[in-house]
Amino acid sequence: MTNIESLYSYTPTQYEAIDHLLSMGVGAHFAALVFFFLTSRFIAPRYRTATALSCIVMVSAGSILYGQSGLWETAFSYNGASGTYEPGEATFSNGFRYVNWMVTIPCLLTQLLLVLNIRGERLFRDAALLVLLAWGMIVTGYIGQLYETTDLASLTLWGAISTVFFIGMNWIVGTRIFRGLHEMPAPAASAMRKVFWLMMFAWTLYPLAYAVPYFAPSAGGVVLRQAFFTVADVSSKVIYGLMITYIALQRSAAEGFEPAMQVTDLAPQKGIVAS
Ligand code: RET
Repeated sequence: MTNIESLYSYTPTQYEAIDHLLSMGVGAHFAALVFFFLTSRFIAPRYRTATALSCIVMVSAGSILYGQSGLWETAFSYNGASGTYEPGEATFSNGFRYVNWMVTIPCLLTQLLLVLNIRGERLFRDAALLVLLAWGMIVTGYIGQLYETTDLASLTLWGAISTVFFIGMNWIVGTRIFRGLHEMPAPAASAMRKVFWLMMFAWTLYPLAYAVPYFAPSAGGVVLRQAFFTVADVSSKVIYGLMITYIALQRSAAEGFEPAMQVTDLAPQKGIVAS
């Protein structure tokens, strides 16, 4: 059982486009890791776990993408006679991504709950429910993608079951976000609304990538799928993490945490004389 990636030969442009997309993903995650690590000291201890979770997501996703990019390079070799990159002994697989989501999605969802200031018993309940729905979505999607080259009916069936979990998860995410807005400082609430729409956009790209074997089973379709994955990865983890950090910073400042007040200009700046 393979992915459609292993069925085709690629022109040098297609091959390199995918190689570059994967490397860009690696670079974005490791650069963001440094940013999250350096800025965590401006975040109040109450919200700092959210930034720590971003660091974990960056290491985890960055490493898997590094693996994907290495696998891409070993799975195909250049054939001078045809002028294309052809599948070799090693098999490229997107399955590693799905397994990685078992770790990264729970982190992403928990950091959302943390900056929504959901704590104690409620945090445990909401996180457990969201993680179970996410795992249901991932496991059924993982099984479905195993059929993409052999049995499109099974791909559809498992994809549909996975989507039920996805909708349930989004419903809970949406209600928690929109219920929490009124007790946030204005800049944080405005960023939180954007986080919701960012999630809806970025997370939907993953099922689109899953569905590529239906509507574009070709080398070009594979380029499109890897582009969907890269845009989704950078949006749902890196940009999302930056917005979560911004919200945590605004909340920290509004609650009087001095380093956050300095960064957000809420505190008087030493050395600056008012004219
Ligand atoms: C699958 C299978 C087809 C149906 C649906 C899917 C949803 C996948 C999602 C993945 C999100 C991944 C994230 C990763 C972060 O590291 C499993 C492709 C609905 C929503 C956010």
